[in-house]
Amino acid sequence: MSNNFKTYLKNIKNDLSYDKPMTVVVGNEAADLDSMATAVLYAYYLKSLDGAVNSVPLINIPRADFKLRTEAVYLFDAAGIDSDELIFAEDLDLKRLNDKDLLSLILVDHNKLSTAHSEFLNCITGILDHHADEKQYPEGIFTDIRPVGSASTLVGELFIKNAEETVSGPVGTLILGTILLDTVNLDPDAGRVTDADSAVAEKIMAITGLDRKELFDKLQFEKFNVSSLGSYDLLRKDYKEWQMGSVKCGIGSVLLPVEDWIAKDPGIVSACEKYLKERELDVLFAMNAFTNPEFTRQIVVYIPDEDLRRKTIDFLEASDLGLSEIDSTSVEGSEKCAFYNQANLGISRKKLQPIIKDFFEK
Ligand SMILES: [Mn+2]
Repeated sequence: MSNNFKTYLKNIKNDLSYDKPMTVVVGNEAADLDSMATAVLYAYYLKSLDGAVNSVPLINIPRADFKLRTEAVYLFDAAGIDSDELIFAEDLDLKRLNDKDLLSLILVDHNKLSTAHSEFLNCITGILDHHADEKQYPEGIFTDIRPVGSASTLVGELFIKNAEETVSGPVGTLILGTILLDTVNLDPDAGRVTDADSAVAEKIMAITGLDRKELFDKLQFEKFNVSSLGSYDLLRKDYKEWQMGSVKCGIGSVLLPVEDWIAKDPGIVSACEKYLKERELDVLFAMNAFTNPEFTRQIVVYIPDEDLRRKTIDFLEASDLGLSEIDSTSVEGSEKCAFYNQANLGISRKKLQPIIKDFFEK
C-alpha cells in the first residue's frame, strides 16, 4: 500500500471489505469542513504510520449533500481530492462490520456518538476533538480532547511531529484551510484561535509557502457562494422544520437576494411547490439574508392553501417584521407565493419560529 495521500484515497473504495477489521474515522453529524477534513486526514495519518492498518474516513452525510458545503467542495478540490472517491454515509454499512466484530471507530470533531451511531459505543477506540468533553465513551481508550480552535489542529500536530514531509502537499492545504476558516484567519478578536492553532498554521505556511490571506479570503467567499446551487438545493442547504399545531412548517435560510434568485430561476415557485410536497409541508418559508453591501433580510412565503395563505400573510404583514412587498408579477405562479423585504433585521429564523408557532397553534 502506497503511503501517498492521493493513492490512498483512490484505493479506499476498491478496498472496502466486510471480511477484515476496519478502523473507521468519523466526524460529527453536522459534517462541516472541520469534521470532514479531520476524518480524511486522521485516517490517512493512521495509514501512513502503519500500512497494515485498514483505516477509512467516513463522511457522515449522504453523498448528495456534499455539494451544499460549498467551502468544503472548494478546499477538497484545491487539495486535489476527488469527492467521488470519498466514503459517504450510504457507502458503508457499519452495522454489518460490527455484527462480524470487525469495527473499530475513531471519533473526530465530536466525543459523544451521534444518535445514528449510538449502538456502536463499544467500538470506539480513539477520539480527537476540541469540544467540551462529555465523557460518554469507554474508559481507557486513546483520547486527545483539547479546546483548540479547530480539530484539524490536533491532526496537524501529529503530522508535523511524526511525518512532517507529508504536509508539503495537499495534506498541508487541507489542514491550513480548515484551521483558517475555523479561527477566522487566526484572528484573536474572533475568540476562536489558540496558540496551538497558530503554531500548526505557521509551520504549514513555512513549509508550503501558502498565502494565509489568499486562502482564507477564498474559503470565506466560497462558504457563501451559492451560485452553483439550484432552487431545490438553496432551500435545503440550511433548512429546519417544525410541527406547529396542525401546520407543518419548513424554513430554509437562503444566502441570496430574492431578486437574484428570481432572475436565476424563473421557476422558483414550482421549485418551492416540489420541495413542500416532498416534505409534506403546509407552509414553506425562505428567509433570505445577505450582505451586499448592507446586511439585508427578505422573506418568501409559499402556502398552497388559499385560506391559510391569506390568514398567514395578514398576520405577517401586521407583525413587527416590517414587511414591504417585492414586485413579483413576472414570476410564474406568484399568486401562491409572497415576496417581501424585511425591515426588522433583528428577526432571524430562531426568533420567527416561536412567533409563527404561536400563530399556527391558534
Ligand atoms: Mn470542529
